[in-house]
Amino acid sequence: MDQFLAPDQVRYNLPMEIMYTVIPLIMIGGMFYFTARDQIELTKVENNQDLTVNAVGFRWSWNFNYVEENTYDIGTPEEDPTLWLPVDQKVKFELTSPDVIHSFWVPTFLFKMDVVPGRTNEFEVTPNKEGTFLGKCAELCGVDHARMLFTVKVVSQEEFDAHMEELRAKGQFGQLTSGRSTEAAQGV
Ligand SMILES: [Cu+2]
Repeated sequence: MDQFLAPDQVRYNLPMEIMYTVIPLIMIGGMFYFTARDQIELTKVENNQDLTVNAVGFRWSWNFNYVEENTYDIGTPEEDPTLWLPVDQKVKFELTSPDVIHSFWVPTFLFKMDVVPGRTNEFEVTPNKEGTFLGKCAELCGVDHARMLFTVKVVSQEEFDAHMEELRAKGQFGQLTSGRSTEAAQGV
């Protein structure tokens, strides 16, 4: 009996082997090229910003330090903070965390970046449209993760300046590096 219930055993089909080696290489190479090209562009930090915002993600809310403005605004899980930005001004974000990993996400920016304790992650963005947008933490960080929401208000330069003045008038001078609103501000 030399009959087997198996298909013909074929091997060494060189054209086929070349095809299934070369085609995936082209596909992966193509995806790598476009990803690397866009990622380099999107995460480029030029340090010629008009405004620096140190966004501190903490358990469980956000604090926004307006570095050049010498003021800050902090939220609590009960009361979401609002991040104010002047329209058409380049903002550099410096993301820091005093506790666990969070992630800064404003869906309208089409961008998010992790907020990692012990390091400063940076990115730059120029909001070009006035309006009110939503932001949130995109990294499951603990029991009140879902309450780490914030609002982004992109306004005119005059409104922005007036709001900064308002924060300082409330006595919010300097910067807070932790999430504790009781922390003494490290004034300049
Ligand atoms: Cu978080």
